[in-house]
Amino acid sequence: MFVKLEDIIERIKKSKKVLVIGHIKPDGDDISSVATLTLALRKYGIEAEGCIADHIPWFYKDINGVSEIRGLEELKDYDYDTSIIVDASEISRIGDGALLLKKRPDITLDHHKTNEGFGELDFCDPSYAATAVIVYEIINKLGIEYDPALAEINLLGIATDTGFFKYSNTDVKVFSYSASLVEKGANIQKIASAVLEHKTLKELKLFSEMLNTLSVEENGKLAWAYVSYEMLERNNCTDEETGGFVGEIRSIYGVEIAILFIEWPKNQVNISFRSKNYVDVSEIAKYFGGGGHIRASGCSIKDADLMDIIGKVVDKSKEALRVKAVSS
Ligand SMILES: [Mn+2]
Repeated sequence: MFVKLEDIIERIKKSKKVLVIGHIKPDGDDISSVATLTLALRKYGIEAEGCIADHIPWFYKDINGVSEIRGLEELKDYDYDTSIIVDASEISRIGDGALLLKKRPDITLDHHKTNEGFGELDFCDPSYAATAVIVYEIINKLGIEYDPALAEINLLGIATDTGFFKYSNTDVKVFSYSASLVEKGANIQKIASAVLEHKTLKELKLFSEMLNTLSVEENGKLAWAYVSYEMLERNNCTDEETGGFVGEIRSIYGVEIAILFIEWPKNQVNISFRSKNYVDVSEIAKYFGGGGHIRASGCSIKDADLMDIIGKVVDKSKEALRVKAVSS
């Protein structure tokens, strides 16, 4: 049931032991939201543990608080009275984290447009740039004091989900909350360096192979490329090494929709959509069983043939562009 943030805060005040769960294939906002909420609740006097039932990319490890996040095994005997799911638009996004749930989640906190609510109390507002922004407001409403470590892990989510303060979701709130986190001791340079400057040589080689597959269509408005399973294997990479690729495709002048197809593992196609100005790519992702935001979304198709999926998704995306061209 969708409720106001105040109702979420009242519910949190009643809890004694909390389990915070994030989504699989964790991004900066997910990692930040899990760790920040966990650490903040502990400061508030509530026992708390944070869980992500997936591998956390290595380059986040030096950000304060990330090492506090536990895996599934470590928490299977953890007894809690309140579960909080963060940054997940639906329950399947938490993967095996769901095995820790006794019933449906007590609280969910999210900002994905496609979220239809799956907890007892749901707060989801797509006007929030990051779930970490929601977490920031909860911390402030509970009167929890920031220390530099807590400020740093909170800023990670705001910085990453806004593309380091450059996406269209970068609003006044983002700047003002971030300013206050920097004031409390968060180091934006440390976060930026960890997240943006960790490329490896094999990753750059994979990127150059991906560029060879790049197609630009619809008068330059649609650009797509792929990374096949064979390409990943040949370069000794996993899908984790494709992190910034779709953003690079979107950066082409004139492109409105950028799509990256990644085959990983074999016969599973993971698709990332990005748009620049006017197409709602969450609708395209939703059509193929995924979800996300207006400017960034994704879906995953199992038992799929890469080229076959590319054909279908590119057709649907052209349709989305043309519909928009007619209506605008
Ligand atoms: Mn997010």
